[in-house]
Amino acid sequence: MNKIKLTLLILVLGFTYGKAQDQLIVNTQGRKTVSLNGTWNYIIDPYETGFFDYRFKERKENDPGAFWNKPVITKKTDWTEHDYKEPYTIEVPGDWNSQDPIFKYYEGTVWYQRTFDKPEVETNESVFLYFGAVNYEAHVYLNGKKLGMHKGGFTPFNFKIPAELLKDTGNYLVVHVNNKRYADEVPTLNTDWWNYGGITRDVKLVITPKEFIQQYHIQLNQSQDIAKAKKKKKFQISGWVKLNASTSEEIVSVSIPELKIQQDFTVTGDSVKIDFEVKKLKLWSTENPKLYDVEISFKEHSISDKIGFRKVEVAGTKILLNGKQIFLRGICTHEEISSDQRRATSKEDARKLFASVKDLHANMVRLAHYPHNEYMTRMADSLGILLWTEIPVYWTIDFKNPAVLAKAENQLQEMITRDRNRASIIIWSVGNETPVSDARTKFMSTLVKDAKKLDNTRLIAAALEVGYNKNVNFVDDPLGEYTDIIALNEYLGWYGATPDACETAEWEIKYNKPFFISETGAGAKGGFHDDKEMRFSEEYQQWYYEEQIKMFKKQFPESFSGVAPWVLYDFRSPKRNNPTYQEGYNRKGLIDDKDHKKLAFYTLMEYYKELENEE
Ligand code: GCB
Repeated sequence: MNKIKLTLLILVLGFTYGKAQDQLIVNTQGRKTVSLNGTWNYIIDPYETGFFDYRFKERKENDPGAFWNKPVITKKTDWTEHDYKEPYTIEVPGDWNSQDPIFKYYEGTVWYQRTFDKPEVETNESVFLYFGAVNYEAHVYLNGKKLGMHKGGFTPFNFKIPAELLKDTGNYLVVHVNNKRYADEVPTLNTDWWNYGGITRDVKLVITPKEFIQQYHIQLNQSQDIAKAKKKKKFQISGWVKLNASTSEEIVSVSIPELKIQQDFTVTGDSVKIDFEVKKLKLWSTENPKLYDVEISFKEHSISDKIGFRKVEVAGTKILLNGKQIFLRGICTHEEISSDQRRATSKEDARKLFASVKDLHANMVRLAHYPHNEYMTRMADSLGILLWTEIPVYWTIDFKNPAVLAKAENQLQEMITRDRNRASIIIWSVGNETPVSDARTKFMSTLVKDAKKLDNTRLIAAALEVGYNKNVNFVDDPLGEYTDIIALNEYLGWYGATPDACETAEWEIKYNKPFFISETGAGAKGGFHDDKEMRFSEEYQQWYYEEQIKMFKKQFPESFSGVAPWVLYDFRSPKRNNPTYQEGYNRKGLIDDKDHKKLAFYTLMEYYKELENEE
């Protein structure tokens, strides 16, 4: 394919995906909403009977056999082959796998249905239907009409409900959800986590004025020198506000009541640049995660958010937060409640995960390997925990396929759009352990450039490839040219060696950038004790951590800026089938599925306490 054709194809694909949903509405917490969480009905449809007719053609809108239509039975002779009723009920938000044994290994289509009444809406207001996430593909129908579709299991989307479609009572909402894995999707066929299907995050109606504030980004201006700003008590805050439609010469106001700030800006088109100065600003940090109420108003519409102001940057081989070097005492986590074998979905779930992070004396979390729900990122903001958040460009994505790049770009954009105002996020990652090739490096470096264009207030990373040559571990992955830090996953002492291999290991890093271990870990079955050479014993895992920590202290280059071991909790994975120790769990958790902290948890905790005391 020549270059022009390729660009056209990418444009068309980008356009289709953009059109699949209305522009994302951010900060739904700060808006007028009606929750559609709760008990829904379902139909399991492995043959896609509700979607395709018997010639396997997509059903027509009014087809009574389409599962998005409510069956109409008026007389004895009428019949239907679908309906939504008890006992086929399912909780939203939630994965289906954990809700009934029938779903445990299911990958395919499930139809979700519920009804709702029209919320109170003024004549000058619009109603949007918002989904926090649906894994993986969603087709959404209201009162028999298709509102749109969305692909990507971990990012939000919304559709505008046409006013004429909304009835006063009994609005019939149906979502066709499919979580099948495909080679040309993101993630692809192969991952080391459970493919939880369903409407896994909150669903709500969002009620907005006809003209409203859709997105915004307000943060410290990154070009200012923080030490100077502190000294002069002059901080520059900048960003932008975007409306849902173009308007002429209208005013957008930004206020921070606590700082007695109120500034007006004149909109051109559908957006406006923000730029103003403040004096006594308390910066957001891990010790003092100060958040300010920031209010943005446009005509009679106003929206409020809690925003922390901080600067993250790289200076040579160091990571700086607010001008001060910071060492990332990290831990990786999946979005899962291990003890319940389910996706984490709520604020309570986020509280549980972060409580364990705090117990560990960590100051940073890598949200692996996909964007987590908004409770996680907002809680990290309020707790002062730094975050790495990433898109599921994992292992062997179809790098040569421009359609796959468009899908990855779409997820990147949705991730950044939802969370760009979260102070806690210091790193956007564009992927994990992708095998080096020209096509892959082109693909991934495009994502790095996209991320930088979308947001210049964070570092961009990816978990890079490590090479091994006898005792020398080298990092020369060409993607390192593009990323702000050199992050890599290493399992020296678990895969292919025993932990004492760390004693003599050498590390050669080609790049003069901060060096970060984005994973390291070993498996152990909680409660299984033996001598330290016994694989899967808690003692082996502890030995692994002891040797790793010695290596960090002794052999690691000066550029060593942090570590996020793999992983906080044991997690479900269909790849892990050792019947004695794993039983469908990846056992590299520091805490097991019964909430038992393994010996290695305490080893890492002691190391983190030591580092904390040195700060
Ligand atoms: C990795 C992957 C992670 C796996 C882990 C493991 O490098 O990034 O997703 O779960 O190794 O346990 O092997």
